[in-house]
Amino acid sequence: MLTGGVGGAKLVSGLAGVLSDDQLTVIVNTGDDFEHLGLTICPDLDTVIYTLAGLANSHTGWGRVDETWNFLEALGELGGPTWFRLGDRDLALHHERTRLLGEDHLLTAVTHHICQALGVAVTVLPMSDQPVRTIVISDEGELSFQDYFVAHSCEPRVSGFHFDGLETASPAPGVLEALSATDLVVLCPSNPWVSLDPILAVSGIREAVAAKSVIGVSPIVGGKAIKGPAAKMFVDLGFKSSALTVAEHFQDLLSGLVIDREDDALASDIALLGMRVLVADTVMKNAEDRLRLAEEILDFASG
Ligand code: FO1
Repeated sequence: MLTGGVGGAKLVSGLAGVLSDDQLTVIVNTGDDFEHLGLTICPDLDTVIYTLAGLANSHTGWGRVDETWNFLEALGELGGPTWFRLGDRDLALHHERTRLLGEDHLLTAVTHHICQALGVAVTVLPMSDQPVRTIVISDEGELSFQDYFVAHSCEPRVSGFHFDGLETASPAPGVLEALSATDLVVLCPSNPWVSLDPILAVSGIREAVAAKSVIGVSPIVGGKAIKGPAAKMFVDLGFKSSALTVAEHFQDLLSGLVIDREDDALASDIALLGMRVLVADTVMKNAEDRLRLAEEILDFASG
């Protein structure tokens, strides 16, 4: 599976529930990563790991359950930066990751260590061990991703993206091996522009994905994103916010696309692009929804 944060992580947990641990490898976007307060923060990796560990905060879509905010409050009293909300328990993870990276462990190894510590047995890989950073080109200039997403609340009008660091980034150990060994690649219901494109842009990954049977799940339902700024980005970039645009964006890769029942009317136009279409309930409100959708995707892929 190729995934970003919250929407993708839900489907990851669904597939993890129906496959054995060694049948699934999750390749996660690290374009949202950034350095903050001296710590390396990897939001999408953490959302995937917390979700698989049963520790995700379902209200925010990021961070941990049972969180306290003493550090952030105290930081605010000192006049420090509180715009990016780091909970006390979440902070421990960022601190430990930063400490291990500082001892020259690679992000892949640190991620594996965190997974083991939190009881996550599925293989979770960053897309690359080298930093790749998504830069949003906007009417307020070039903004680093978290500056755009959190500090500017996704308000600036977006005209494009670039991914800093791609020139020197290679796929993390295990990424190309997993892609070569698999029967199926799932593109999770994640933002095409800023969650999946950065993964596919890392040298060799797009080609490895293109050689496989690829099933996507549209993150756009009834013209809207379930969470996050995807729908607004489509419009800013001059596209219609629709599952059809998702199909067109990944047309060269997709063998099939899963769209929501609400978008039934788009099925024939999507099929004309040369891919199969599954119409399903794609909005995952609970654990049963995740498992059901995961099973439907596997059936669709084998059909
Ligand atoms: N998103 C916010 O909108 N506000 C926050 O204060 C915030 C804090 C945060 C802390 C840790 C973490 O792992 C993620 C956090 N996010 C926050 C979410 C995150 O930055 C974005 O959702 C992802 O980058 C998009 O996939």
